[in-house]
Amino acid sequence: MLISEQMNAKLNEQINFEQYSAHTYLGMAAALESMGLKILADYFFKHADEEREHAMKMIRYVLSVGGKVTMKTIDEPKGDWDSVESIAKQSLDHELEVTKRINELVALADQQRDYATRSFLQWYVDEQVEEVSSAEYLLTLVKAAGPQQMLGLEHRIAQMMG
Ligand code: OFO
Repeated sequence: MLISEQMNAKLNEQINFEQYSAHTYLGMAAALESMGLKILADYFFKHADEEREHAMKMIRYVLSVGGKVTMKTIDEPKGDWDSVESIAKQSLDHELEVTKRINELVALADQQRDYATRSFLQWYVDEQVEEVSSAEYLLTLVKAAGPQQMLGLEHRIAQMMG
């Protein structure tokens, strides 16, 4: 195996957290669709798919370096999703938490001189810059729109999604 037992365990934790991210975004998407906001819901459904891809990418990496992939229970998403603003805020908080966890993995790779994992993790470091920035932008748009302008917000999100 090219990585340490400790790194293997930490990568498995992150695989679980990426799955938890997908689980969380699915819940948020469903809550948004129930509010009648189909486009915003699609934005979050798409995000959930991306999170699953992040987990898959990490699973493939662990296998490629001869590690063992273990699947653990995915926690129930927590949060209060009764308004678009609270969903947008929790999405930003979630991405900040993911960023912290990725940075901890990078620090461990550096400490262990595990250059293969360090190089692999760079993709996640860059992805988090993008995801935190998108989540901040979404929260700004939601706050600027206010509860009365959700249809305008849907229009803007549709444009962003191309
Ligand atoms: Fe996996 O990037 Fe968001 O959480």
